[in-house]
Amino acid sequence: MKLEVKRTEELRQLLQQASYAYYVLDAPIMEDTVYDQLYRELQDLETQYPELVTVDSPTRRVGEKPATQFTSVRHNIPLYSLENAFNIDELQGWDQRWRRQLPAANSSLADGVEYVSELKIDGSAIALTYENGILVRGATRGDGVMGEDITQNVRTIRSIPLRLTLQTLQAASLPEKVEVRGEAFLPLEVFKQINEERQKAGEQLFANPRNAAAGTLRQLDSRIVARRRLDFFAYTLHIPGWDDTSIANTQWEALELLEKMGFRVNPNHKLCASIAEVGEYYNYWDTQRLNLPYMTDGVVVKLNSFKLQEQLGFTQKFPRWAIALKYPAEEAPTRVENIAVNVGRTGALTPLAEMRPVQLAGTTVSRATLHNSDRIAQLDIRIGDTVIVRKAGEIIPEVVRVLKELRPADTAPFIMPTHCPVCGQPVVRESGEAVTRCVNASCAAILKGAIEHWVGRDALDIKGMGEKLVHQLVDKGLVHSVADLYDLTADKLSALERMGNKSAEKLIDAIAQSKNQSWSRVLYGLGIRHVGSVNAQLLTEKYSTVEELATAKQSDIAGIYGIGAEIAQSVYQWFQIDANQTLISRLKTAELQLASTEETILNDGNQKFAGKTFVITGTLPTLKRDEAKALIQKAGGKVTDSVSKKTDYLVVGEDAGSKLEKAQALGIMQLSEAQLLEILADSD
Ligand code: 0OX
Repeated sequence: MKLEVKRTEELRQLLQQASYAYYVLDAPIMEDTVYDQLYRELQDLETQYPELVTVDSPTRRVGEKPATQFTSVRHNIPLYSLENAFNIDELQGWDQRWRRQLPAANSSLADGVEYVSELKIDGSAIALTYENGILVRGATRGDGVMGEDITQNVRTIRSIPLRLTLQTLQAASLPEKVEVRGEAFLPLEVFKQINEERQKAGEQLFANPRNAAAGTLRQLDSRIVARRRLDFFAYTLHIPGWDDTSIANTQWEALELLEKMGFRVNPNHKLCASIAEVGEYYNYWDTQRLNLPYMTDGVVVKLNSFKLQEQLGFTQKFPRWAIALKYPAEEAPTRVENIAVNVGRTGALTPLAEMRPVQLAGTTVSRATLHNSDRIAQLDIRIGDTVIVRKAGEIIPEVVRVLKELRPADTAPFIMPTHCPVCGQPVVRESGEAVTRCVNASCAAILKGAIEHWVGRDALDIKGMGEKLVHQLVDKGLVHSVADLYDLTADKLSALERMGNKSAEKLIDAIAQSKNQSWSRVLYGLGIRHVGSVNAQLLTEKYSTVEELATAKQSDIAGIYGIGAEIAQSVYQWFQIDANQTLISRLKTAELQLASTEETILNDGNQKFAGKTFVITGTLPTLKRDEAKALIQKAGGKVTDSVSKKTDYLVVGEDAGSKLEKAQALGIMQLSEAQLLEILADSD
């Protein structure tokens, strides 16, 4: 047992260091596979000896059973918000104001004043409490005085240390209580990915990363939070009894200390000696910020000296010693030329403003979503109106307001169509829903969307089936359901525009290949509302055949970890519809995978080789070269012929030649066939 105690502690430290290097320093010190192996070793030990689990164990970051609600917590020190300035003049106004407010006896503090300029990250402010170095609480800002306890969710953010590392301070001087504040945010790439997934699952999109981050932090199921890859920049450090400790005297030193404690601090802060210098920083980042992988909406300017901060104190709402200098949201006026109505895969009618093109945030914008009829009514937007459109970074352009004073005389309010613009059938809007839908299952727009979804990369992945081809197949009446794809022949396809015999045969082959795709991909491909890839995986883990899922009780489906009542209802109802039952039986006849097989479990794994490049060399003991290649590709990896700096792994067999030498020279990781199979077989 003594050995196990030592080993768990050792593993925790190793994993924590690796995680810190990866998530905070962005400089990995360990291969992913090695990390996974050590992680599993720790997990196994903790399962065997539950008494060895500690609150700061890396295994505690994966999220826990859904909470029913968050509890309210009072912040020991309120979280103030920031006063805004919108230009350098207003910033100068603030600078003069605080100087006037400084008590005469301390006016010398204003001599040689320093400012710290920080980028203003567009996320959600949170407060973290550490006791004796261990994270004990994470809370939302709330109204600044009362917030919500979101500790479970905060634990899943990898760049937030569960235990503080004070390398430079003596352990004895570790303060009993430390409060850290900062911004939890979603990197733009993750934000985009979440919205893509939501779109595919037929869910409402997040308007911007701030809303997505705030929504994620308030998710009751922390396993969903863990999947969303939130990140965190720390910017405030409070240590009760601070005055006696002289740990840090300035904001600059506090940021340095936060870094030493193991936090991620935004690296772009700058010490400025004058307002003019702050202005330079602001102007520089006005353009440069568009290249950052996260959203920023301004600069936060803080007086560096804590003594000065203390003298100035707070107003009712704001600190007097800090201000946010905001960048104007990228907005521009333009004219609405038309309001089109798009019909999506789920039948949802989405009104779109088609506008005279304008330049915004570095791109040309000519269309903006109007979301639904409620939004249209709220804006009272009409064809011919001059409107203000907004776009920031990667965000979908939106109409902010209508300039009614510029409205031409002969406009009419826009009314949502009562019939589907594609199939002409009546549309419905259920009470309590904002969305108007076409419910005609054979509507061409829904059918095209459904087939595009079915052939997509995350579903059946039928290569060569692009949007244009799908439209032709539907318009020519060759395909009325995804099952019809499996009745296509090369002859039928050759009749289509720009389709040679060879391409037709290749396509038929790709369609046939899709019959090997896993049950989980098939389920995702069916396009059931709220069933994205992750939910399809969860459902097929529990129900290994379509029959089991089709006959499952709604309450049993809802009982799966990570599947809520709404998803369960959607799945249950889908299987109650006769046309869907017919579709399933046709897919069965076409021999698609409607049950989990060992092979499909291996196929899907969790795409553990995604983004990794392999080279195979020598003769492998049991696998043929093509077989090894197929296995790697199924797990998301790429196999190339020659070794270069871009190669991640070399799979080595008997009589390996120069490729092995080159890989050794470049320090590339080598794998034997046995190791490769071991990694693939591991279902984690
Ligand atoms: C940010 C950010 C926000 C907090 C209250 C007094 C100083 N969004 O990046 N707030 C602060 O500090 C405020 N700093 C920041 N960098």
